[in-house]
Parts: sequence; C-alpha cells; structure tokens
Amino acid sequence: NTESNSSRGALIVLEGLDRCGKTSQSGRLYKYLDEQGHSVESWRFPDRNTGVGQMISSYLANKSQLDDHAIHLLFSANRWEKRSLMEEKLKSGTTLIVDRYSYSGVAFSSAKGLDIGWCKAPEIGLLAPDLVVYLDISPEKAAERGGYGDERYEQLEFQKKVAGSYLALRDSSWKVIDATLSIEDIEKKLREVVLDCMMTCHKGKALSHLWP
Ligand code: FDM
Repeated sequence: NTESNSSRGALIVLEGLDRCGKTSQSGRLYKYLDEQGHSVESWRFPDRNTGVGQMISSYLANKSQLDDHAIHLLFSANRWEKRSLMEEKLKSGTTLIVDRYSYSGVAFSSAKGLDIGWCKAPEIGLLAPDLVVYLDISPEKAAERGGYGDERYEQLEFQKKVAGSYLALRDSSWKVIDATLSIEDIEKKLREVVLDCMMTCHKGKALSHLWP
C-alpha cells in the first residue's frame, strides 16, 4: 500500500498585510516546487468558489453588509468546509501552499475590536500549519506600493490595526521574511524555509491541530 508507506505533504501558510507580495510569492514557490517534481497545490483563503466563499466575496466587495461576528464565522466556516480535503491531500503526500489562513481570520477581525479569544475559538480543531511564513512590511510601505483595490479592508488606517494584531499573534515558530527585499531574495529565503519544513514532514512529523 503506497499510501500508508508514503510520507505526508507539508501545510505551508503565507501571511501578511495586503500588498506584502504573498500572492506572487506563493505562485513562484508553487512553480518551483512543481518543476522540482514535488506533489504540490496552491490554495488560498477565502476560497471564493464555495457558497460560503461567495457570501464572503460579496461582503468584501461592499455588496452586502454583515455583523462583524457573522462574517468572522463565515471566514472560519470557509476553512472548515475545506478541512477534510486538506487532510486528505496532506496524507496522500501533497504539499499545500496556502495564501492566508486562520491568522488572517483572527488578525482582521480582532483589528475591528473583537475579542481575540472569541476570534480564535472557531478555529480550534482545524489543521495546524507546519510552517507559517510572515512577509513583513510596514502598512505605510505597503500603501506606497499602490494598487490597494476597492475591497473593504484595503485602507491604510485599518491595515495599521491589522499589523498590530498580527504582531500579537506571532510566535517563535513563525518565519519572518522582510517583504521589502527584492523578489528574488524573498523567493530564495522562502524556498529555504519551505524545503526544510517539507523535509521534517517527510521524516514523519505528525499533523497537529489549532491552536498548538
Ligand atoms: N480575511 C481573510 C479575513 O478578514 N478573514 C479571514 O479569515 C481571511 C482568510 O479577507 F483583506 C481578509 C483579508 C483580506 C480579505 O483576502 C481578502 P485576499 O487575500 O485579498 O483574497
């Protein structure tokens, strides 16, 4: 039975403020790993393709209004609805590169003033990432990059609060990469920490659950 003998994939999460470069870095990382012959998939949250995801998308586009608690729970539900597939993929040896996860959930909602413990509660039992990479940029620098879109949270004042929330969530297991380095330097650093993590998972590190 190849499945029980094969080692599992790694759950890699990229976090950071809007415009930090997460999305392009996860794309480059995906391409690299894929070309190296690894079994890898690129995921993102919110996953706007599900029914819940469409409600989230409409909220972010300011096309619908929702209570802060209600939207928080929808973001969480959007992760729960992908949980079993996520576990299946990891166990069958596929590495997942995930653009935003529970940390975005807690950082963005607590930036609105919701209690952090309340924000963390619905995430309990989701799969814990094997690696969280934080692409670090100040809100001011991110804003200078321009191209904040028209979505709900893409404003400097709010991003400053989100940065503060992320800081409160960070722990020593996170790998922080300076997001103001060149694209190539970031890519190189990212590859190093990711390959290292994949090796640890390959050697048999067990999957765990939030919050560790
Ligand atoms: N966001 C994202 C949240 O507020 N909670 C969450 O749980 C997640 C995953 O949604 F402003 C916010 C972060 C961002 C917005 O994300 C949409 P993308 O990465 O721009 O699609």
